[in-house]
Amino acid sequence: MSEGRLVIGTKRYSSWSLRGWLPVRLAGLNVSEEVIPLRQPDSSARIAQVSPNGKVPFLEHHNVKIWDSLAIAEYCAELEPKLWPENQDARAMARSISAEMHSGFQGVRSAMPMNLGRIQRQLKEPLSDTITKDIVRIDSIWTEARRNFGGSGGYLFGHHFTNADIAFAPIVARFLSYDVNVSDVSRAYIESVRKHPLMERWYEEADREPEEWLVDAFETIE
Ligand SMILES: N[C@@H](CCC(=O)N[C@@H](CS)C(=O)NCC(=O)O)C(=O)O
Repeated sequence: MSEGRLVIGTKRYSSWSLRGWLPVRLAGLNVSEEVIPLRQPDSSARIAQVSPNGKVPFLEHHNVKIWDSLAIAEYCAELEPKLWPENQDARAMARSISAEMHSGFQGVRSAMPMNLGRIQRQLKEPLSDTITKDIVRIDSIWTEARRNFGGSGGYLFGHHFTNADIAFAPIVARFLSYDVNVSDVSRAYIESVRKHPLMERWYEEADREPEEWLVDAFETIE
């Protein structure tokens, strides 16, 4: 029997939903999934009916309500401790970079919206200092984590796909769409994340979403 529900937005576009869906799936929560297509006339009203902050992702598990992707990630890690690295130093860095992602990188976020169906995208404007600074910082975070803690695994902290990888998963999708130039270490990391079975599944499910859910503005603007 279902233990609750996870409410998310259109998989093709919703980067925050991806950050909520991945920990729920990795923790093996038996919850049903409800997708509310974003940017439709009734989207905000439908989301407001279920989610206290009027945003997705929203998780209800055994009648406990959790909103905001970072809170969902933490809740899932209480049930599946492998979602954070075991080593304390690694865990401290994993939490720091996840928080940094959650509250920052506005340049990359607004200049490179996530759209899983589009590749070889061009930026609307030349790379600004803010965007360049974000890209350099992300590249250095990935490189440092991989060098210090990655070992022989493919992810930031080794063999387990942790909440830190989840925080950056939509950035991986954006960097792939816009073919962003990063170091060799980061490029290999991008490949590993993209090939994770749950990322494959999310991309495939995004690809199967109804055509009516496509938002013109997201499909035509470069
Ligand atoms: N900080 C929030 C951000 C959530 C968020 O902005 N979600 C967007 C979708 S990607 C949303 O619900 N938009 C619907 C709306 O604002 O009406 C989180 O981490 O969950």
